[in-house]
Amino acid sequence: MTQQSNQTTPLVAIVMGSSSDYDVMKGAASTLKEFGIPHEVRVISAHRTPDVAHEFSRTAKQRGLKVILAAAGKSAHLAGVLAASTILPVIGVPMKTSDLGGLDSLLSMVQMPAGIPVGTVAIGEAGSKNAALLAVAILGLSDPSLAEKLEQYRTRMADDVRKADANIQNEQV
Ligand code: RP5
Repeated sequence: MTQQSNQTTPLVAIVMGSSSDYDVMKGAASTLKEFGIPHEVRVISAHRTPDVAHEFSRTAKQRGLKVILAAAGKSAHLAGVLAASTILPVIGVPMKTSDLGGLDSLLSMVQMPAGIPVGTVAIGEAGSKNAALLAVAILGLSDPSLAEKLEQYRTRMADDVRKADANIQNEQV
């Protein structure tokens, strides 16, 4: 599925090991949408469709992608497998799991042997959103208007915290 593909080529790919990861990865998609970043969403499994995974990452750069977000759970080798065939930055999002709570996914991603890095974010929803924000930061290095949007996003967050602080202090008077 290509989001905003009528405008431009996708710059970010959200790749998930299973459609069961989509509920969590909707957070990344909506964050990218908020920043107006064209992106595509794919379900590609490192173990169920290894040929597709290899072909996807081998051709990712020439198709215009700049960042890949890879979400997977359990023995979550998807991000590492994708990173093996591209020099694009790959950000792994560990999915929560029923047996080990997502620690299995996290360690599978974060413990990549030296040479092929996978940037790894938090387990689940926070990671999904942060992976998209990291993609925005990376793209912002060569796109000043995007960097400005990210600055404004941070300012709004800080304003919200200041408001919450003021509100809670007023309640205690
Ligand atoms: C991984 O195994 C997926 O990323 C998913 O998080 C997990 C379970 O997949 P399903 O069995 O729900 O398809 O490949």
